[in-house]
Amino acid sequence: HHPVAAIQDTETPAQRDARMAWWRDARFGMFIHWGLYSIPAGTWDGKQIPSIGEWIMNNASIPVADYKALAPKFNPVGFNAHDIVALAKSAGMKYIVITAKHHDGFAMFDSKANSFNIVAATPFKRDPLRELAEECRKQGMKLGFYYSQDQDWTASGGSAYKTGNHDSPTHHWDKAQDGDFDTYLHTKAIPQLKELLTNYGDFPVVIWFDTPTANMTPERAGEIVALLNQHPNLIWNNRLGGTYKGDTETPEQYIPPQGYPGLDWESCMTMNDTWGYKSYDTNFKSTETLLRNLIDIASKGGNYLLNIGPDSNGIVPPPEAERLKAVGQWLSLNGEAVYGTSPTLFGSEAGKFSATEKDSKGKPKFIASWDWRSTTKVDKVYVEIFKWPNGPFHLEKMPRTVKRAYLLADAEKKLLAVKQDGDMVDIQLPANAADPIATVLVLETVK
Ligand code: H79
Repeated sequence: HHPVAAIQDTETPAQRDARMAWWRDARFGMFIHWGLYSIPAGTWDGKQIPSIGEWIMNNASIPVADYKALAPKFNPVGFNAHDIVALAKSAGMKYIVITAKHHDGFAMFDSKANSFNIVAATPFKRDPLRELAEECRKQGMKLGFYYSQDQDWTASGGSAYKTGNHDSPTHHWDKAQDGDFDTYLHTKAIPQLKELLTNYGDFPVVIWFDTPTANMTPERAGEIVALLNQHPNLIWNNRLGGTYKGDTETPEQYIPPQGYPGLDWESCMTMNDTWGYKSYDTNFKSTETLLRNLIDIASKGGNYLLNIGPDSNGIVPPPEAERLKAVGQWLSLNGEAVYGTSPTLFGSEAGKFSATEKDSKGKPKFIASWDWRSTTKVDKVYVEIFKWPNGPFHLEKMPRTVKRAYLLADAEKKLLAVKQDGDMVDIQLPANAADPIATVLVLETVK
């Protein structure tokens, strides 16, 4: 068991509900992976390095000194905090989480604790976290910080593994990485976390930890928890390590078929196949996929933390900005079916387990259905229809009585004919979908 009680161990359920309230309503956030890795952008020594861009130092076994030499070349004068926060707003996102320090150990903020940072080691000399904090305050956006507490590939003693095996955190590729993990923890990670927690006013509201290894024992994690406990409104995820469960489950690059009933959770995903910018990764998901992912996640009670990867000039790749604006356009008309909603009342619309096919673990394979999803409020059931039916929309196992029905995007709220027979409901739809990606049917209900 862990040695220091965390807030989750001591607060009452009502206190937890109050602490998590804004986050549960938010549903949609922006992840930003931005750092020195945006300079090589997926290419090192003339070779395209496979896999995620922010891992290039590891995947190309770049020596510490060579990686650190990127800092004097980092001058992202195109970075504009106002525009990034405005982009998140226009996408309908309610919070931003940015990489304050990723596994490469480079701090994207003004740090007195360690000089390998954007203010001390680059010609840019500005603190993007401070600029984002100011803009978030102005524009009514929440701000959180990602911090890689355990892996640090440029700090002596930081975890650095090349095998993908979190239990072997000392598979170093450069002698400069050797050293004592406790020294790293006490001279870099904990002091920098203190800076992040105290230098930005009312932010951060989230700390997003990542990839704990065997180094993160309960005792060591407890030292971090003692610090987090001084910020009682903070929300932190389940990746600190050392037996701490944190506040939020963090499925990465997938949507759990049933969500996590009873738990707070957030799917983090990329738009292409990398978090940090890669110049040649153009494998962008469609707006349809991104929007349906958001609706799917909301229908299961989770949040969608969708990533952007600004380039080495601080510019958001246009394909990412375009897609975010398109999702935001839909939310501006249909957001009431997403924000502040409860999960679906109908488990079955998401798909079913196959009677014959097995998944990779030998369990019945889940066959997803993408016909429609549903979200809930006290007096309303929303149905987000992806596949427009030929004829009425048919709903089974409806636990409430439907009083009225209309399309959310219809400014006149023209009433649609409803036939209810016990828990079976048929709604007469117009001939065509209001939106080919998702048309929201609103059912006003009584219990
Ligand atoms: O910040 C993003 C990722 O860099 C980070 N989490 C998200 C939010 C992350 N770190 N580790 N992992 C995700 C999973 C590790 C994957 C690995 Fe690999 C498989 C490490 C080594 C083998 C991927 C493939 C990275 C290198 C090769």
